Order: sequence, then structure tokens, then C-alpha cells
Amino acid sequence: MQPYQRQLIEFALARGVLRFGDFTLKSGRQSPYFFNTGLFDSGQALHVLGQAYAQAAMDARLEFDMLFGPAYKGIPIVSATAIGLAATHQRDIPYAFNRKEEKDHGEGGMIVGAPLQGAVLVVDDVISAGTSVAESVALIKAAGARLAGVLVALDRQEKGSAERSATEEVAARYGVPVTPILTLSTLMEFLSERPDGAEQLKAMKTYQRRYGSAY
Ligand code: OMP
Repeated sequence: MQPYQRQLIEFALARGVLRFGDFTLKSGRQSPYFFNTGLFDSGQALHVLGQAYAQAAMDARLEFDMLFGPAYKGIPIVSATAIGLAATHQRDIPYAFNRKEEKDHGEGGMIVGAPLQGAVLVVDDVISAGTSVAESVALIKAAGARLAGVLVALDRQEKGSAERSATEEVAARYGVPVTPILTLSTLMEFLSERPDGAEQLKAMKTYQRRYGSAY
């Protein structure tokens, strides 16, 4: 585990972004944990988040011309990542996000920010069953741009439509890298090092047996 990954987990726990309990996911699965990036809800929290995304993009040597953050949760993420890349890595990258409702007055259109063009890296919050990515891909293709990859805070390493992980499915379908900052394995490694993490780790292992991907 990299220091910035550990720092992100500790920060996520302190801010209630990472919680343990009983949660119903978008896929309908019942999960013993939830990662809510909407709770990175202060300037310092966004700074930590943006630094982590920027570092992960650099570490993975992702190649892209611009960033795209799908509404709504991707909007602060893409903004913070763009700042992180410029401030720490001297890369001033254009970014855009979408509106959920099309505007029929003023500047109009679905996309806010830089025009979608070239190789677009999607920055999103979490991948579970992998259904959210398709909406971003449709917008990118409609603009005549191409998907460069997907960068997320957490890959829950769950099955997609078959035994294969949702992340693998997305990577194979679009032929691009899907890069997580954290994975279920990273969270479990973190918990295994904590004296008070045994109960949570057990619940996560049970969940992993049921919904975890085979590879
Ligand atoms: P999939 O489309 O199934 O991959 O679900 C991903 C979406 O679920 C994310 O964009 C979130 O809106 C939401 N989610 C979380 O934010 N955190 C979690 O820990 C789990 C989910 C989820 O519902 O699966």
C-alpha cells in the first residue's frame, strides 16, 4: 500500500466517507460498507482527494488530453483532480463535466467546461457493478472524442454481469485502462493491520465471497 493510499483511507474513515453497517447499493446488493465521496465536503477534504487522484493518474502513467467528471459526484472530483495535476505535477489539463438536465437558454448544451475532444480520462467515484461508465462513454463518443481510461477512488472488485470483475468488463469492453486509487483488497489489508478491525474484516470477507469477482 502506498502512503497516499493509506492517508486516503484514514482520511475517509475520519470524515465518514468510508462507513461500516448495512447499505443497499445501486445494484441492489446489501453491503457491509459504503464509500461516499460526497462527504469529502470541505476545502481540505477536496485537497486530499484531488492529490490522491492526481497521484494515481501519474503513477499509472495514464495518457490523456483532458478530464471528464460525470454529474453529480464526478464534478468536485474532476475539479479537484485538475487542480492536483496542475499544482503538484505541473500538468495544466482541461476538464469538463455534464449537466443532468439539458439547458435550453444561455450557453445551452449538456457539457460544461472545456469542449470534449481528444483522449478523455473519466474520473468517477466508485465502481461496483460497472453500469455508470456507459453514460460517460456515450457523451464522449457523441462529442467525437474518445475514452482514454477511467480513474476511480474505489474499485469494489465485484462481479459485473458474469464472474469477471466489473472493472475487467469495462476495460475489455472499451479497450482502456480502469485505474482505482483503492480497491476492496486495499481496504481489507488496512483493516487487517488494525486491532479493532477484525469484525469489519469478517463482514467484508463474507460479502466478498458472495459478490467478489473471481479475478
Ligand atoms: P455501479 O454503476 O454499479 O458500478 O455503481 C457505482 C455507483 O454506486 C457509484 O457511482 C456511486 O454512486 C454508488 N456507490 C458508492 O458511491 N459507493 C459505494 O460504496 C457503492 C456504491 C454503489 O451503490 O454500488
